Amino acid sequence: MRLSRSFIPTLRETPAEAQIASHRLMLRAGLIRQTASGIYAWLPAGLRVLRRISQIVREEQDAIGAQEVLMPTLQPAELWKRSGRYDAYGPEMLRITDRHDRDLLYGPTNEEMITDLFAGGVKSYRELPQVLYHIQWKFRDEVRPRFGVMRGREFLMKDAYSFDIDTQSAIASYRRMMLSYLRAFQRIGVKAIPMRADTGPIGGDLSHEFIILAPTGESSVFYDGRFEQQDWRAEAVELADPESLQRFFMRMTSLYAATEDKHDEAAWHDVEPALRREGRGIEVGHIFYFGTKYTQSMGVAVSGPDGAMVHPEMGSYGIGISRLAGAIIEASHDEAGIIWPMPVAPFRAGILNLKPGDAACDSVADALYEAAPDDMLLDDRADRAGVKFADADLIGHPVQLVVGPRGAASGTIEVKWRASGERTEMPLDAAVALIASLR
Ligand code: P5A
Repeated sequence: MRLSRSFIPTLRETPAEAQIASHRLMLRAGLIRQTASGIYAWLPAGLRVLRRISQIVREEQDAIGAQEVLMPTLQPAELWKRSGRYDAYGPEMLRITDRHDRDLLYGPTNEEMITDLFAGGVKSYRELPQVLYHIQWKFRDEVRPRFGVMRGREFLMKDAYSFDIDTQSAIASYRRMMLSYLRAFQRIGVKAIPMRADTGPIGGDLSHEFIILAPTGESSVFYDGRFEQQDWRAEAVELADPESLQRFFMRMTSLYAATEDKHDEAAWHDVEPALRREGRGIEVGHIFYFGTKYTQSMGVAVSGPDGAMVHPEMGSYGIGISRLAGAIIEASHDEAGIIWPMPVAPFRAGILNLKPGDAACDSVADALYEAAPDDMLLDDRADRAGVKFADADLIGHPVQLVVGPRGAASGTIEVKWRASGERTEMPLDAAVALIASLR
């Protein structure tokens, strides 16, 4: 993308309404704009981040056999009356009436709708397990929306739902999902720690939150330092084998204990003192096993092995995709701006043409840009060099390729790595090779 023709409206000043770094930086870097309280428009650079996060999550969901669907944002009230949650959900639910006086709602979550869809398509235990997910906007009329996209009213969630014939199989689905989450967060480039959690209005008796470490986080987390080094992608787990899943789960939960309250967790005291870590974090995912809560209340059953009807056991699994964009920034920024992990950066590199109109600068900058035009943001604006350096740091490209008149004359480019601040000079062909290697 060429910055001179892009809609990436960066701001010099710090927006007064933003209380935390990620909110300030998302506004300043031109990623989002608020359109109403807790409701945001995603501008081109922000949307690229949202898409990259979604794609990684999607690939890791598909890898455990989950199937993508797309349910609507609007739901009939009747579904929620069947589960009993229509009244129970309270004022966080945005209720809507259509021209025929039918009650609708903007979905805050999809347990009811997916259970109803499942009932219309699956009749026998032979068709189980089923895991369905979608990536869709949700609405929760939060009393106090704040911190930008971190606690919005409209937000993007990946929500998955599993259906199994019995508890053992449902627990295996839960554990597969846990592995999928650990792998997705690792690929995104953040440290997300699973922590046992309360189930709240979703219900059930087994639940974990995934917490991204960030000093400004709302929750405290006590965890085993070895967690940060764990390579979940290299973990050999036989996805179809409940025992292999159990070994993974036991190792993870007992070896890498994480707790919100170190005073009442025996597991925390089992962690070797030298490995104990305390931090703060942001909840970016939450998974639940709740058995037959919805299949029973909504009267959904399939025929079991002995011919008798059985209520399938369910779990639901959420990742706050739009919240993640904010949480990643919260975990990775400095005074000058965002420091994107490469896999979710809006642009892998920024090319700074310090003197557009200068033949040598234009030719070198264009050659770099042409190496990967979809992944680069070429700053070809007529602005001063200082403005370009500041915007590149603010937007947070992992790599900056600086093309100035002196270097360009001899075909040399200055490369700056955003995270370390390290700078090196290299010839054009080496820089083109570098671009090709950015992953
Ligand atoms: C799990 C999937 C659920 O709704 N039903 C379907 C279950 N869980 S949850 O914990 O309530 O939400 C899942 C994740 O969504 C994000 N989230 C939010 N993000 C931004 N603004 C909000 N107001 C908001 N509320 C929830 C969180 O990341 C949460 O973990």
